[in-house]
Amino acid sequence: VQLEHDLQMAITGNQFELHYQPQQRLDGRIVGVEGLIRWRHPERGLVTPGAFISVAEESELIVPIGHWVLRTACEQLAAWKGDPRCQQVQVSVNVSARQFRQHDFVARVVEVLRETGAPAHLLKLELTESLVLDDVDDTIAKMDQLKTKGVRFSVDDFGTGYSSLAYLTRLPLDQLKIDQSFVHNLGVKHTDDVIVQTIIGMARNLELDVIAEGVETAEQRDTLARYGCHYFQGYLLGRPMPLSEIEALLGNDL
Ligand code: G
Ligand code: G
Ligand code: MN
Ligand code: NA
Repeated sequence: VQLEHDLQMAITGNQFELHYQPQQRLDGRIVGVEGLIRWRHPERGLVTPGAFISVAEESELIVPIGHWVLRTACEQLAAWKGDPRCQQVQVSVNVSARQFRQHDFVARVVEVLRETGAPAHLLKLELTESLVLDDVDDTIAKMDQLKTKGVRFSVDDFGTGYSSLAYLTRLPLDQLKIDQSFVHNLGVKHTDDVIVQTIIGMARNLELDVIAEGVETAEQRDTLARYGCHYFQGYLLGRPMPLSEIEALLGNDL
């Protein structure tokens, strides 16, 4: 209850920050960033979402918080327009179930795109497998509407739920994001190598991009590349970092 109250204060008091983690292509280019929320707490310093997102999700607070994230990401996309270092970079944001199920979710995304002037094709919404599966018809309807605007979609934490090819083919998806739990044990736990290869094969057959998250070692990246995964995110390439740092990194990349 105290935390809920503090979160409410954080919303009105502008205490959130969006940090960005690079997403790299096989050739080394940074092609995207994932926006990850942080809370600049007046006493506790920088708080990571593990400590507050679940509480926000249990209340309605995740809705305004998620909307803030979306708006901030779109403002950044708009600010990067015309900047040769950043203008092609996609920004992914995580969308919570409660936020996605709001009846006006689509309208709010469209409104934020229009108000900020962000290029819709550079905005990628990350939906978890469980969110997608919870109400597939509503999910498809909303995704279809946003697809017509150019928005892209990734399935986050892929492989942790009960995905079937049947539902995957019904969704207007762009990307599968291999959950880091499988990446972590690559080369160590044979079954995880099999799962990762299977996901990459599925993605290929469905003509979807596939990105691996939680890539921490060059060995993991090389194994993923050998299996046919050409996009990577993880500490090997960079931790989530504040705006100034990601902009510097994007500048170096040019
Ligand atoms: O670094 P990391 O600690 O950022 O994130 C921990 C968890 O919090 C992850 O599961 C991540 O998806 C989630 N998370 C981070 N930022 C956001 C956000 O803006 N919205 C939602 N819904 N979840 C987020
Ligand atoms: O659930 P989601 O995939 O959105 O959350 C991404 C989470 O993974 C964030 O908490 C982010 O900080 C974390 N993360 C990103 N890269 C790595 C990594 O290489 N190793 C580990 N352990 N965590 C990572
Ligand atoms: Mn994510
Ligand atoms: Na994930």
